[in-house]
Amino acid sequence: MAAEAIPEMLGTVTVPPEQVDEFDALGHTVVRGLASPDEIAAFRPAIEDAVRRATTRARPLDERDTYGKAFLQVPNLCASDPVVRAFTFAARFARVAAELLRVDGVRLYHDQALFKEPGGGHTPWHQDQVYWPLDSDRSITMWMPLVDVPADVGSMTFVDGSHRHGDLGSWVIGDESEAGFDELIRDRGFVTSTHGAMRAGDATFHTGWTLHRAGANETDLLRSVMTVIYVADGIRVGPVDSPARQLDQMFWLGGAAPGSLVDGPGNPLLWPAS
Ligand SMILES: O=C(O)CCC(=O)C(=O)O
Repeated sequence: MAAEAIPEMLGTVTVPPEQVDEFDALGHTVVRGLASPDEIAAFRPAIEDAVRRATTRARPLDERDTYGKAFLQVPNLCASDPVVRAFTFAARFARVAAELLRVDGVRLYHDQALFKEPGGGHTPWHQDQVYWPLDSDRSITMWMPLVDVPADVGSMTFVDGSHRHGDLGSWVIGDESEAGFDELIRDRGFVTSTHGAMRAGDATFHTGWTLHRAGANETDLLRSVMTVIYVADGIRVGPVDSPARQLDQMFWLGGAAPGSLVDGPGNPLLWPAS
């Protein structure tokens, strides 16, 4: 791919202080228009091609389990294509992540595409950080649709303030996490909220401990979403105390031992941009 085909991401987006306070309290927020329609049009083909290449052997939906039905999940797309790399490494996105976490800098943890197919199932309740061996709660996901997502497909539903409770159940994503967290939300009287329909280029942000789910896709639309996960600069590898965390330690932390700084070649500093 010629270098000139890589879209330039000029300009910054600043989050108002009230929104940072709200993010702190709720553990999630939405930033509308974080990428422009032209930028999305420039990035989307490369991201969709990379997902297509990685999922040619995906089994039919009715042969998959609940997790498999929720989405086509393709991680580390930035390694496969310089255009996708420009999206994942965009300073504009990383700066918003740093502002929301109230930290000076953020590093890449990893990126992943999450494409919910037509007829795709719900994404069960879960907390991302159950998978992430990090010694800090300063982790955050940007979730950006590449197509307009109507209300009947919907974006994620979050449990307000759930990040303040840390690990609420250690369930990995599946039927057990959906049922267990449904009960927990009822028992504790937790409040849920969603940012509803989204335009391509809008983005939600949620922390690693924010409890969340997404509904099924009963439409003909492919809900193509790209995510980037950031961690605060200066955090360390935490306990590697489950098979899921062992995998993440290997894939996203270069095998670094608990207690080591998260600063390896797979975790470049994305903000401040160099
Ligand atoms: O896209 C989805 O359905 C769920 C996404 C999610 O759980 C996440 O980005 O943490």
